[in-house]
Amino acid sequence: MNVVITGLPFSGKTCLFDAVSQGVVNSAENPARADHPNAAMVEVPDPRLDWLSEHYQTKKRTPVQIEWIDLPGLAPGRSDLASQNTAVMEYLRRADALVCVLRAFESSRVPGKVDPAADASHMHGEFVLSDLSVTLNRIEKVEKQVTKPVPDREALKKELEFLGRCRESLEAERPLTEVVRNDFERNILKGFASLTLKPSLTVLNVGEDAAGNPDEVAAKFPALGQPKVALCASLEAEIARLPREERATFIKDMGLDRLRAPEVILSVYNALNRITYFTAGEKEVASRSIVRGTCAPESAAEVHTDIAKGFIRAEIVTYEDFKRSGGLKQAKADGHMRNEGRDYVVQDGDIVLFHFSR
Ligand SMILES: Nc1nc2c(ncn2[C@@H]2O[C@H](COP(=O)(O)OP(=O)(O)O)[C@@H](O)[C@H]2O)c(=O)[nH]1
Ligand SMILES: [Mg+2]
Repeated sequence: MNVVITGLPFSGKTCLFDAVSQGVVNSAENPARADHPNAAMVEVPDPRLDWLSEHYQTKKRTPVQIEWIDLPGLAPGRSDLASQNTAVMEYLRRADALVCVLRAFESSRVPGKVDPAADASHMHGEFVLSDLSVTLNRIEKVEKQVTKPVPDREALKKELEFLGRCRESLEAERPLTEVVRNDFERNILKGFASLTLKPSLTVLNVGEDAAGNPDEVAAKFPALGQPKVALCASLEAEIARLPREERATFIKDMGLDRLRAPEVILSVYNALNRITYFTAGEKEVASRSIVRGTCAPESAAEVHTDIAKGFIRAEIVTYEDFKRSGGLKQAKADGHMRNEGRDYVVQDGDIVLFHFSR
């Protein structure tokens, strides 16, 4: 699973990357290149995992991690950067989620004026063009096929009708999310890697002067993509590079109520439609990431495929009940443990004990 940061040049993508990845990559000396992007595994913050690790005094704490990728900016219209743009677009199409950074800070070092709404529509325009070109290619192919006596002609006709609607929508600069109505249509688009269909988050990058109240800046741009998070990326990148014990003082001194990078990470996680359940014991406490709506056996595969194969049942206690009871034994005594079968849909915050045959 990966998240790709995108935006126009100098919008603050690398600062955001440094902030979410805690500065693990020396991005100042290794600027992101299209043929060599910067990448880092980023932990999805979860205080529940911390509490459970503390409770079990466990040696092994396994968080959910997602790869984040920093690329050069998209520079539409720059013919000298055409091959770089093509390479960047290729990364965007392969991404599981996109984070689009918009500049909302003044800086003498950055050319152009501050206009996040215009930048957002510029980016959206690029995404739309890319999806339109894929759609038109497919229409051309299907139009040829449908004239031949092929067995699946009816399906092809239906596809063509749907692709026509995709084309209309994109030509009106509307995203494909507004076209798709059912699984048949969703399946058609599966191979397209459509950019306007991807889970995405808009990040508004505000200046140091607004670092303490970034949401006030965000409120000025109600039309920007939803969901969105506002933060001062350069400041948060700076804080991320400090030793942990020094951060709190610095955050306070700079007038911030809290860091927003964790909110960026969580918002993307939500956009990916992911939830977290836990497996916990003395040996290991682990966060396990699944797509919302996943049943118990498929969820078990996240731990080991053998557990999924030999699945018998799952014993479940919610994190809240576990914590309130103060541990597994007491949670059992309090009647909070329940048995669930194959059809059980695992919920966010479930602590799960799988029973399986080998
Ligand atoms: N004042 C200010 N400058 C920023 C902020 N974020 C980025 N910058 C500056 O803008 C320039 C471009 O930032 P960078 O993260 O490299 O942008 P990228 O090209 O999108 O990766 C650098 O000089 C940063 O220091 C911000 O929130 N406030
Ligand atoms: Mg950069």
